[in-house]
Amino acid sequence: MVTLQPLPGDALLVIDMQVDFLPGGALGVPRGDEVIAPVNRLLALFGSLGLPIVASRDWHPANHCSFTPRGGPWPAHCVADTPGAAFSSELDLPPATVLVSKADTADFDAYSAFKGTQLAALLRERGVRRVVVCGLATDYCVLNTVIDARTEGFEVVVVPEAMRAVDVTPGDGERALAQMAGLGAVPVSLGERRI
Ligand code: VGL
Ligand code: ZN
Repeated sequence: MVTLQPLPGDALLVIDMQVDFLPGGALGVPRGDEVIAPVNRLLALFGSLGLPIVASRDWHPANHCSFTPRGGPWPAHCVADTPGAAFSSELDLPPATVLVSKADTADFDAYSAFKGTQLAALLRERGVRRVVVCGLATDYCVLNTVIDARTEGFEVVVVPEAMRAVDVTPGDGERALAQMAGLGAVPVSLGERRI
């Protein structure tokens, strides 16, 4: 795998690094906590280069359609303004981070950070041509964000060591990575760089 080499025109997309998606959370992703350190390395790298950083968050109302009481697939998670919806306190998000909230109305779900948000427009406003994607979960919100990024015409780089899968069915995460590669997303490693 090639090593990440951020360039002008790149932005970092940090997907849903929220308490409820970490082990012990309402919808904890197995080993999700292992991505905090590599995501922090990415934040430091993009911050030091002055490149845009976007953090998405799942931001559901308490009666969201994706929750089991309403026939959805998931237990209640990431309810807006609750501790479970907060970003991990271990995440070093710089003050200039652009925040994107998604799926914040009762009857609309969105795995992709592009769906129902201003993400594509705000990236274009900043001259972004390529997005570097990391976070949770590989087989849901990361996958769907990558699909939409490609559809919107962005080049995409993914950082597998900085993402983890729910793996409802074993292999979902690996299949998601293969699907992303099939769409032209380029996997990279963080390599031995200092940050
Ligand atoms: C997600 C399941 C439900 C995710 C969000 O961020 O991957 N997964 N809502
Ligand atoms: Zn959700």
